[in-house]
Amino acid sequence: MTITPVRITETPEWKALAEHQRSLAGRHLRELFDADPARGETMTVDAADLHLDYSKNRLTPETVQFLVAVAERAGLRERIDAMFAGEHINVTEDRAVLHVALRAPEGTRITVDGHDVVPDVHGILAKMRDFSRRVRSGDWLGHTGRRIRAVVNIGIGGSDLGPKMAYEALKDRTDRSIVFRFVSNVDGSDIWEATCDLDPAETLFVVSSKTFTTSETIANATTAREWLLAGLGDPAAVARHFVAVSTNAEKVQEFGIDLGSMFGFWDWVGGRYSYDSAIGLSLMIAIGPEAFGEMLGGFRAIDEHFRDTPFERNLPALMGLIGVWYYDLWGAETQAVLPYDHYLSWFPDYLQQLEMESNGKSVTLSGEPVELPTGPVVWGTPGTNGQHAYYQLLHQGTRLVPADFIGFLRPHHRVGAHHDMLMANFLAQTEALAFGKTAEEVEAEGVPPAQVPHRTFSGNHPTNTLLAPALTPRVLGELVAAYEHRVLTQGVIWGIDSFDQWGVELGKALAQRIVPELTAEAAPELHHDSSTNALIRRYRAARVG
Ligand code: G6Q
Repeated sequence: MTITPVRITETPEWKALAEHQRSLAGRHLRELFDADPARGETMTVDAADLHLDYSKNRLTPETVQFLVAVAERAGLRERIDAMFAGEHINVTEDRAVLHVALRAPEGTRITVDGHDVVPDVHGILAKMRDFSRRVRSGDWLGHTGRRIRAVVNIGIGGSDLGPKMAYEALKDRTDRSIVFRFVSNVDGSDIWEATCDLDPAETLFVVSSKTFTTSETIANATTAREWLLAGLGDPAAVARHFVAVSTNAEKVQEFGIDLGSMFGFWDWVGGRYSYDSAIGLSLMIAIGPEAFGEMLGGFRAIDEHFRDTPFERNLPALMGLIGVWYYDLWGAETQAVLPYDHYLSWFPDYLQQLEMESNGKSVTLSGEPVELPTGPVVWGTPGTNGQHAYYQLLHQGTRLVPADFIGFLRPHHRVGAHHDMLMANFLAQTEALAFGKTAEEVEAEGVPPAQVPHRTFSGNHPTNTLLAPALTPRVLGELVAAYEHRVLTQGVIWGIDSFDQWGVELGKALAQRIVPELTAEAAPELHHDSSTNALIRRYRAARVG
C-alpha cells in the first residue's frame, strides 16, 4: 500500500491553526476560565467508562475546531478506516495493523489479504482459556506431579512490558496462590532473581517472543531450561514446564517446545500492541479468563468509539490532537503521564514504549524528513510520590510539560481515608498547575517581599484529567486502547509510520558483532571508533571468563 502523506504545514488548515495559536499565546488559563465559566463542564468528553476533562488546557472550543480540521485534512478518517479494514498501513514492513481484531467479537469479519482473521483470534483465545484454567485449577501438573506455583514470563519489549504492566495494574484480581515473575533483561541478575527462590518442580516458563529469535529472550529461556534440568534432571520435564507464545513455529520446535504448547499470533500484531493477544497468556493465568475477557471488552468499547465518533467528541483523537498542539505549536518536548493509582506503576513505562517506539520517527511514510517535531519523551510515575520529587519543576520550572492525570473514583481497598487523601492530591495538583498563585496573593499572606518571587506560582500549566469509576480489567482495556489510538492520531498528522521500529536494529546488529570481540581467546583486531575500541580492550582486560 502506498500512502502519500499530506505536507500538513503547507495546508490552509495548519496555517489557520498556527495563526490561532498566536492569538492564544498570551492568554492565561485564569483568563480562559473567567471568560467561560462553564468550560469545566463543557470541555469534557466521555467514552465508555472514561471521562476526559481537557478544560485545563491552553485552548478554546475554537481550537478544537482548528485541530479537527487539521486531522481531517491529514486523512485521519481514511487511515482509521484503512486500519479497521486490514489494509497494510504499516507501509515500511508491508503489514496490516490489526490489534483491533484481537478484541473483535466472534462473528465480526475482518480480513487480511482476503482471509478472515477473527476465527483465528477466537481459536487462540479458547486455547489460552483452556490452558489458563488448567494451570489455575491444578489440573496442569509439573513433571513430577506437583502443582504449578510460579509462572515466569520470559520476553522483552512488547513481549514483556504489556503483560507486566497489566499484571501489576490488575494485581488485586490475581491468583495469589501462584507467584508471577517477568524476566526481560539479558543481564543475568534478572533471571537469577526471578528463579533463585523458586522450585523447578512447581515452575512454569512462558517464553513470549513474536519472532523467537530475540537474543535476550533466547538467552534467558536457555538459562531457564538449564536451571530446570539441573533441578529435575530429565529432559522430558521441558514439556510440562515450558510453553511458548510466538508466530514462529519452526524456532519454537527447534528450542524443544512442543507445538501443542505453543500459542500463536500473527504478523499483523505489533509487539507493543500485543498484550491482548497470546502475549497476554501469563496475565490470563494470573487474572483468569473471565477477567481477561472483560479487559478485551474494554478495548473493544474504545475501538468502536474511536472508529465511529466525530473527532470533536472522540476521546483518543482529542488526546492525540491536544498533544500535537503542544509539541508542534508550543514547543513542548515531553509528555508526563501521572497515574494516581499505585497499581498503575508500570503504566508510564508501558506508554513510553507504545508512544516513543511508535512515533519516535524523523522521516515520513514517503521517506522525506518530517516537517514537525514528532513523538515526545513520555515519562511519569504514580502520584503522590512524584509530588515529593519532580513536581517542583512542573510548578515553577521553565519548561512546558503537558501532563495527563489519571484517577479513579473508587479504591481497590478500604484502607482508612487513603483514597480521599489520594484524590484530594490528584485534584489539587491540576488546580495548582492551572491557576498557580499570584504575587499579590502571596504578598497578601504577609510573605516578606524578598521571598515573594520564590513563592509565586505562575500557573498556566496544561493538564488533561482522565477519570474512571475504578481500575477494573475493563477500564484498563479502555485506557490502553485510548492511548493506542492517540498514537495513531498523532502519527497520521506527522505523516509517519507508527508501526515499524527500524531504530532498534542498528544497536542490535552492532551487539552481535561485539559479542565475539569480548569473548575471543586471542585479542581480536578491532575496527570500531577509538572510543569503542578502547572500551572493548578495557572490558577484555577485566573480563571474568
Ligand atoms: C515492539 C517491538 C519490540 C519487540 C521486542 C521483542 O513493538 O517490536 O519491542 O516486542 O523486540 O520481540 P520478540 O517478541 O520478537 O521477541
